[in-house]
Amino acid sequence: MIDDTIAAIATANGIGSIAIIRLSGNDALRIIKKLSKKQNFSPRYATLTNIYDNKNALIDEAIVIHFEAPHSFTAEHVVEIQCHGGFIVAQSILKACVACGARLAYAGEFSKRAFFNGRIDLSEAEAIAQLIEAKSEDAAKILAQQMKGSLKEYIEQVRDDIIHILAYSEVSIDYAEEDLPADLVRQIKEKLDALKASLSRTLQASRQREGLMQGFKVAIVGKPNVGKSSLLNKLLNYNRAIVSEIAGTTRDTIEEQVKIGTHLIRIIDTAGIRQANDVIEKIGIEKSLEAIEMSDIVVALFDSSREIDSEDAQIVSLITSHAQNKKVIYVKNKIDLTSKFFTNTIDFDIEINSKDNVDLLIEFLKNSMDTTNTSDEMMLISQRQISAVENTMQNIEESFFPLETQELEIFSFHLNEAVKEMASITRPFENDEMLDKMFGSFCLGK
Ligand SMILES: Nc1nc2c(ncn2[C@@H]2O[C@H](COP(=O)(O)OP(=O)(O)OP(=O)(O)O)[C@@H](O)[C@H]2O)c(=O)[nH]1
Ligand SMILES: [Mg+2]
Repeated sequence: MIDDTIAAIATANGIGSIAIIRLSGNDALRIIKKLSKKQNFSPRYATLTNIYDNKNALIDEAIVIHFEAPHSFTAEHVVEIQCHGGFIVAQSILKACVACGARLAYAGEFSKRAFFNGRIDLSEAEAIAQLIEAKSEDAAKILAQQMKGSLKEYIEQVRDDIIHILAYSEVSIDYAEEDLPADLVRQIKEKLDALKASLSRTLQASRQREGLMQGFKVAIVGKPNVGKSSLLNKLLNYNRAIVSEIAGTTRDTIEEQVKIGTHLIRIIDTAGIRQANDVIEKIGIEKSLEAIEMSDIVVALFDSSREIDSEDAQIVSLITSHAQNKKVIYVKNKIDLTSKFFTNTIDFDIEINSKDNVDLLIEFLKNSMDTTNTSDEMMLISQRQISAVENTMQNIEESFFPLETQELEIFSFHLNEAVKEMASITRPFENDEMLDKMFGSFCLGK
């Protein structure tokens, strides 16, 4: 148990009706008693009380709740002080807590204590951290489930299955003279294959929904003058980018945040792509291509009021080569003007007038972002978790050959690595766990 008491303002900094100061540690109750001059705080009851600073001056009237150890988020004594919001009151109370012996908490320290005290595992801690920054309602739903332990359950199941197999191997190494029987080898191989397939599905679903978790990035690209900046301005509902009839108006990428349906997305207006001689324009075009590569969805804009030319064909091939595995929305713009753009090589998804109404595109974007969430496959939410699953799969793969040739030490080594990788997602693996499994299921020596 860590024995100092930490304190922090738990609510966002700024003007609001209330703010919450949180204390965690053995001294939490002593500190609030001192600040309030009150002796009784029934656990889990809201108590209205005055709060004083260390010079006895009244700071505020607040509501205090005491969560008695171990029935709190950190499993320590936790006190929450709900005071009036704004910049001053919460800071003054925090200062008073420190004057009474509390220490300012580091970022994430409450969750860290919850982890060390066994209240949450690492996957749940990550879900909490990301829920706070969720970029869409769908992402928030997934994270809320994971905070409740759905990812943990899945990972623990995989870990348990591997430990079980590992136990067979370890027992054979230590106690059996002979090889594993052929039908057992077949069963183990089948089980490992199934585990690998399940992990691979999880990995794929997680990659597909990366945009959902991190917030989708949408790049608007096309030739100069097709109306990209006009479209950005319309989506943002104000004139963010300069719009003019001069081709090459936008020279740099412009990135803004906007809410589309239930998603908070980053939208990037780019410099028109063409054969340029101007150095600055060339750099701008390079950045346009980079924007395609780093976005999840590409809006490819074409000008319906001009005849199709070789530059349009070039744009299509650039997009195809730079936007592999990305959603590309082909949009015909300026449909209020006489149409001169005839082609059967581009299959347009929608037609708009970006100066006037872009509702169709908004609908299309919403659908593209929502449909990425149809599967209820388990989802990994951080690069750390993704690497751990990749390494697990790699080790399972590498265990097949030694299993076949009955080199059980090497087989065990790879499964051990696989378990450690899985365990790094939730909670560290201890050798006892495997011993328990071995002795539990084999009754060795009785
Ligand atoms: N009639 C009509 N004009 C449009 C439409 N969209 C854009 N324009 C006009 O087309 C011209 C170019 O628009 P921009 O939005 O600056 O085009 P852009 O693609 O950002 O151009 P660059 O930044 O040079 O690459 C401006 O004069 C706009 O007013 C549209 O839907 N209809
Ligand atoms: Mg522009």
